[in-house]
Amino acid sequence: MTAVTRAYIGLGSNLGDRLATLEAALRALDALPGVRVVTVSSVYETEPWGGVEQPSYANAVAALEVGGDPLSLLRACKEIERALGRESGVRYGPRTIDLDILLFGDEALGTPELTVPHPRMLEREFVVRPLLEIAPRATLPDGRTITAERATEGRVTGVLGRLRAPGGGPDGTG
Ligand code: A4P
Ligand code: MG
Repeated sequence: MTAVTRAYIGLGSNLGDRLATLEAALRALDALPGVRVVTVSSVYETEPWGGVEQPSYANAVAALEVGGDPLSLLRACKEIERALGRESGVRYGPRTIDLDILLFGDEALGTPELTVPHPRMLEREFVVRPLLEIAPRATLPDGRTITAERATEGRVTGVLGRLRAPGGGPDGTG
């Protein structure tokens, strides 16, 4: 029997049809072998973070059940980004889709290719707001709870609604 890990992915888009791209990314994640999209947050309109002049983002967080390892998930995410038309550009610059692994069970990894928990997540309202919406008791690998207090960058300016989750119902449970 293989272990199943609960992982959280941050999704962001600020080019093209943002909501359609986020939905396509969720479908692609759900179609990965051993991966199931369990819950999807609302989509938030957020101020661009990172000091680059660019359009506002649509951001969401999805909870996944993952049968594999974190590096395989990261590489699959990069494939999905490419398939959805992401071009390499400036760091923190505009993109059709960005998939970040926020948490992978209670694992802590610190390699250049993959750092988990995502090193900048706690400061970002565009990550913490949707994450706490679907996982209000989420904790870091060291046991600390995640709270909104520190999340003062990349502010949420509105709620854009909900995505069609691949599972069927609005939160993937239907
Ligand atoms: N990498 C390391 N750890 C991770 C992880 N946990 N998840 C490596 C995903 N990738 C991770 O990422 C660069 C490299 O980080 C990857 O090749 C991977 O091996 P990238 O997606 O190619 O480039 P990037 O996204 O420009 O850089 P980075 O550092 O990931 O930026 P962020 O932190 O993702 O920021 N503003 C708003 N409002 N909303 C956003 O979603 N996103 C960004 C990107 C900037 N501003 C934003 C938003
Ligand atoms: Mg990224």
